[in-house]
Amino acid sequence: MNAPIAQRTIRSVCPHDCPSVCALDVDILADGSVGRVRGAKDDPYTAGVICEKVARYAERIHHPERLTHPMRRIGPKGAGQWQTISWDEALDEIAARFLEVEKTHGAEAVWPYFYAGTMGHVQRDGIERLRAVRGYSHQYDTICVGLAWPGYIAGTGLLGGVNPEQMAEADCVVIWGTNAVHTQVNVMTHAMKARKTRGAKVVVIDIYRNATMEQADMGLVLRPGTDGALAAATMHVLLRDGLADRAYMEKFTDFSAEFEAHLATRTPEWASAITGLSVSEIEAFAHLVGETKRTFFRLGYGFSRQRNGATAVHAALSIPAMTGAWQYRGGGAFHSNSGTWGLDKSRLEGTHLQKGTPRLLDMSEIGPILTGDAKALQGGGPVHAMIVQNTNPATVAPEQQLVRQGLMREDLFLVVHEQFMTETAELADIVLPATMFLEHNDYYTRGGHTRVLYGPAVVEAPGEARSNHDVINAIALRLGSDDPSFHASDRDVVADTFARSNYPPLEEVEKTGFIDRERPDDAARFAKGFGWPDGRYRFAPNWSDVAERKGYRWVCDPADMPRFADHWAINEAADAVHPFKLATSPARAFLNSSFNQTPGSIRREGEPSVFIHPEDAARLGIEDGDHVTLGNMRGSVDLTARIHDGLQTGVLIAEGLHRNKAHRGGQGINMLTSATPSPPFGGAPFHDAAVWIRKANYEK
Ligand SMILES: Nc1nc2c(c(=O)[nH]1)N[C@H]1C(S)=C(S)[C@@H](COP(=O)(O)OP(=O)(O)OC[C@H]3O[C@@H](n4cnc5c(=O)[nH]c(N)nc54)[C@H](O)[C@@H]3O)O[C@H]1N2
Ligand SMILES: Nc1nc2c(c(=O)[nH]1)N[C@H]1C(S)=C(S)[C@@H](COP(=O)(O)OP(=O)(O)OC[C@H]3O[C@@H](n4cnc5c(=O)[nH]c(N)nc54)[C@H](O)[C@@H]3O)O[C@H]1N2
Ligand code: SF4
Ligand SMILES: [Mo]
Repeated sequence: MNAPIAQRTIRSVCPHDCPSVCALDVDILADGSVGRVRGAKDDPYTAGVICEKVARYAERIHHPERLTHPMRRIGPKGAGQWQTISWDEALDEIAARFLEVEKTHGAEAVWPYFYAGTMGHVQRDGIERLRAVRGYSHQYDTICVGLAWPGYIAGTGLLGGVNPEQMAEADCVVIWGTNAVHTQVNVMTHAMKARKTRGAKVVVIDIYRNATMEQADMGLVLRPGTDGALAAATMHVLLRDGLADRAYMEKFTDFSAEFEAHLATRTPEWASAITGLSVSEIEAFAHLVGETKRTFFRLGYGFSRQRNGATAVHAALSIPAMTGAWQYRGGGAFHSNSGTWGLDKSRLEGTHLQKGTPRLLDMSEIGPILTGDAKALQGGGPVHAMIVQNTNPATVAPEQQLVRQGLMREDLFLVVHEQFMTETAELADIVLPATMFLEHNDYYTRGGHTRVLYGPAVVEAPGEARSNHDVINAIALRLGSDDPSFHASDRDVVADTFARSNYPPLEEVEKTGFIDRERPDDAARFAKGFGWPDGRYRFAPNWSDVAERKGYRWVCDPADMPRFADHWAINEAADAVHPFKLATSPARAFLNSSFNQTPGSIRREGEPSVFIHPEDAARLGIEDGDHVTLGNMRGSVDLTARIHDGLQTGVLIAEGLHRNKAHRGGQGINMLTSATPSPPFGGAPFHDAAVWIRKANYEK
């Protein structure tokens, strides 16, 4: 069948929570609907490539299950009995209930809750204005980057790195703890270009032979949570074999005799016992990166989602500071450029409206918080009302048992603003229909690159769907807050934010769809010094400086942190009852829980499954396709076993996130993950759970 003829093609931006933030060319058909979606060819990072799930976007935006009208719950919580109501009724009820909770329990009993379902700043962060003007409880954003960013900043002092397009100019690309083929396909475009044009070696470091490792020249499959040991031993070999750039370290780092003495004990044999890698694998990796000056380290998020993830990220980042790879074009490191935008979001987020200094509640602890955990509540009273935008905690948040129990509380008034009837929306008192990116205006920062992109409203929203921006404004106005910011349009807020940030005017930006925030190459590679006052990279981090700079909150005793780049053995230990370590790695066709209702994605991912090593499977009498149950002290979940020889024994990998309901028994994978904040500053260790596995009592 031929694709329908496009009436016009517009430039837009993928809004999903993915570091690639692709520039898109979207066909708009004669009837105003969305046709083909392609990656923009003239965007140097997107380079015409996008993932399959967004290429099929028509399936998501025109999905028959899109929410189109506000609804009120009429049966018991979660029973699925709804009554369609008007926006006026919905907003009046929300305002009345919020005011009642404020009056009875204080403003901190209301907790607006959001994440990055859209990465557009106006639609994502505008909820902060409502929070500020009412003095509601604050949200500590830990669920995604809470471990990775501190680890990176601890070394460099700034969350920024070498332009990732330069991966194409590397002689070696190390893809560390990110399954880029699934999670940010554009990394592969540039890494593979280096291999094709320069014969570069591509190294992938992960805990299973994933789709990215399938494409690598060297794949290192280590035990979960042991990257710090690999990094420390790599540095041991670099020093031992004369591959460290001592002149660079002298000038640009805090390298010391104490650090050298520390690394002297971090032998490959020591690391081999911890990582499960062989001594020769560790030495080969160290020699490759030591001898290849133009080595680009692309550090992902995956290996940070371990209890020791922050120190692991720092340890891995320390390798290029020892080889001096930062000095060479095509070499250096990159994790995120989110520290480089220079945006003034004070109006967008309503800093000027802030009332008092309300408590800061950790979003990853939503389960404990809603079930009355005094520590998680920061000494304050229970949460009695929430508005949720851009996130689906009933599926994505750890300790799902508690999350569901909390969201089901009769004395919690829950408003969920959504595009679909997610498993969070199902538990709401009021559900509000939300627009999608092609139906509202916003700008997007590309953490995985250097650009800020603009995406305009180009199609009509279905039914009565409204944007986050409009809903936040309408609620604030109903609550009696008449600040001009609540009267502005989304486009006005984009324009105002650009103006405050000394960006070009929106009218200019609209012509191309982007602003390039690429920093001069020498700044990006810290050629004039790293981001700390003495300009030196820190092999011995000062975590208190990181906390102070970024406003992080300590969750452990600072004295417990390792002094130098190192392996930190604090992860959830396997034991006789829980002999396996489970990681919940990303599925290709879902994006967290987004796309888990689109037919193409569901087809591709099949039933929720778990990879198990053939020896473990044989020992437990588990065959490929068997139904198994995994469990620990937090709960249990049913999956289908898949035998996979690309992981170490004692390790299980469940790619997700499927809907909870897609699992037999209706419990999702986050039944097993922990909400206890990971040191130093919080963050959910999604890939760090000790579990048992057994054959389920189901027929095949
Ligand atoms: N298709 C798809 N794309 C996505 C997402 C998705 O769910 N699906 N999620 C989006 C979001 S919100 C984010 S933040 C990014 C995240 O994207 P990534 O940076 O890729 O991070 P993760 O998805 O957490 O995991 C990546 C890899 O880390 C591995 N890993 C886990 N533990 C360890 C460890 O201890 N050591 C090492 N070396 N590797 C480990 C996992 O097995 C997995 O292969 O992707 C975004 N893009
Ligand atoms: N087990 C396990 N759990 C994980 C992870 C893992 O690796 N393993 N990864 C974690 C990570 S990295 C992250 S970032 C979190 C992310 O978790 P979430 O933030 O919950 O991400 P999504 O599941 O993509 O859900 C986003 C929701 O926002 C909605 N949405 C999108 N755009 C809009 C909009 O404009 N307005 C409104 N109102 N709604 C919108 C979508 O329909 C979708 O339901 O999940 C975490 N959970
Ligand atoms: S790769 Fe990421 S940014 Fe690009 S289209 Fe897919 S989800 Fe969107
Ligand atoms: Mo994330």
